[in-house]
Amino acid sequence: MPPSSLRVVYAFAREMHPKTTDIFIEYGTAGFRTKASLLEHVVYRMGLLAVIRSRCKNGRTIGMMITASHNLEPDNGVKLIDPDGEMLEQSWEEIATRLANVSDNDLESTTGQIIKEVNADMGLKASVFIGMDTRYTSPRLAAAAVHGVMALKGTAREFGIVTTPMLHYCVKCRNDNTYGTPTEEGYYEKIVGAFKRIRQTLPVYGKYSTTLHVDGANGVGGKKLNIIKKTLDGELDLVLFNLGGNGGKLNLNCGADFVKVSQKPPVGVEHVPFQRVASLDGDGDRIVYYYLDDNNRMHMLDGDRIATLLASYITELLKSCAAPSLALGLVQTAYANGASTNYITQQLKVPVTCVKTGVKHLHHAALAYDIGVYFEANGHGTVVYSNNAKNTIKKIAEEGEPEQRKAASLLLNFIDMTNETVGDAISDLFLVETVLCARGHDARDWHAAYTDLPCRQLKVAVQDRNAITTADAERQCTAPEGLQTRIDELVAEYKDGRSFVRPSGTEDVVRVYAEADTQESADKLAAQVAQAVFDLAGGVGDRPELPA
Ligand code: 16G
Ligand code: MG
Repeated sequence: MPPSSLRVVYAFAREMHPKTTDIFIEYGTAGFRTKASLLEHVVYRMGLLAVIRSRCKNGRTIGMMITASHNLEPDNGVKLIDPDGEMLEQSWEEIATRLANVSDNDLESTTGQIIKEVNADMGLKASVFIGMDTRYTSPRLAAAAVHGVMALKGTAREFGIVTTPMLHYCVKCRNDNTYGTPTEEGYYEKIVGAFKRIRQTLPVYGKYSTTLHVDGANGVGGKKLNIIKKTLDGELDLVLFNLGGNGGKLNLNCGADFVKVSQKPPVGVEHVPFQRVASLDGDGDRIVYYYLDDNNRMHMLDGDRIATLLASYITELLKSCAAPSLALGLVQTAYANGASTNYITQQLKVPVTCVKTGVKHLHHAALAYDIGVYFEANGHGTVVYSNNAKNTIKKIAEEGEPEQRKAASLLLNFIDMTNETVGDAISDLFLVETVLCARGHDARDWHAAYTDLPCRQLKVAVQDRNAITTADAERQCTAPEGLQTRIDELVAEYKDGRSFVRPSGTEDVVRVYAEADTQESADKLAAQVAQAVFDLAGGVGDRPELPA
């Protein structure tokens, strides 16, 4: 493409998607995310970048997802998906930020510079898959994305409203047709198909009930489960609520993030003791389970619980397959409850890696194992299998002893049910339901594996959150000076105390996490650490208070 044709980049920007704000915006943990009204020019420019990225990857397909996940309705966002269905390579985040922030007048020249810098062959074809969540601002932003793709003569394919993980899946399939068919139907066939095949071999027994209540967060995940529900042939009875009708607002008092952070059940469902409930987030890439006991106390079955459930079951199957040479490992972040880490290392004897918050870090670390299970406590995670693992299991399914063959074919279906590209609420739901069914367990049995340490999360507004820097997978604070020493002093006063702070990647705040042997202690420790952050890192607004 001759440089003169970059003129259209400017023309589209000026005519259709002008930059109307000077607020600096940064490609954060999960792409750009802010008020939807500030995003149109950003999304247009990401359309341009997606085309450049595709050409850098030899014309392989790149994904663009318009979503702000668990944020409330007025926000929106955009993130790019790399050819294997994983998050955009980190070194490109800075390029994305640069392109998003230049003035319209400099857009053409900056685009030209970036093309040069990354050495993109603009003569190649380029392909971009575009998906969006249910926000009313999404279609307009998706149109801006298409214009960005057109401006650089790429081919855009719109998927309409899909979950984030569905788009990751489709991108992966488009670039690697051994993984599946790159359509929503292809996704259902693979994931739901594998679930149904397993269910036909597993009798429902013990305390497992086929009824599952699901909170759709008034977002896209619930809508898709509503489609799937009709095809389940009674293998699983999904009772869906918060599906977006009846004035329900996206992620408002519902959804995985609300449930996990506030430790409260969502609105929209009658609370029956011991009823198993799953909550998805707004774009369907996170899931947490919970139940209430007969004292109305809530028991959370979060990402740590899902990780331990899956890791223990896969370990069992590997034993039955007699494939002990395959190394299974688990990846967590500092948010993982200390009790879960103890349980994994001491009881399950599975190695654990701790990494920084953000799916890309977990995903990457999980790839180092033959079978890597990764989950953030907030319910984002999946399992990844190396080719070596898949081939070994396939071979056992074909050539092993009868019992080994049985376990291996179950495991092969388990793999098919897994969206390996990214954490996926729908896929995770089917994985969890499979394990509970295979064990004849109800939510209480699942919960009984270990006892969580009480914990508390708080946020503190400061002048510049990036004044906080961390090391050791965010478990140590390296600046401002004196803060880590203060945290250490506070933590030392509590039994089983642990606390860390980190700047949020999605909100302009510093996050505080604390856990201890009682809820009172965890609350107090969190509040004290929040005060320390406020005092030492330039807090703004009201100083956080200690609990009464
Ligand atoms: C994003 C991340 C999520 C992380 C969260 C932390 C992805 C796809 N999503 O939602 O993994 O837990 O940010 O948010 O990477 P925070 O930085 O505001 O605490
Ligand atoms: Mg999400």
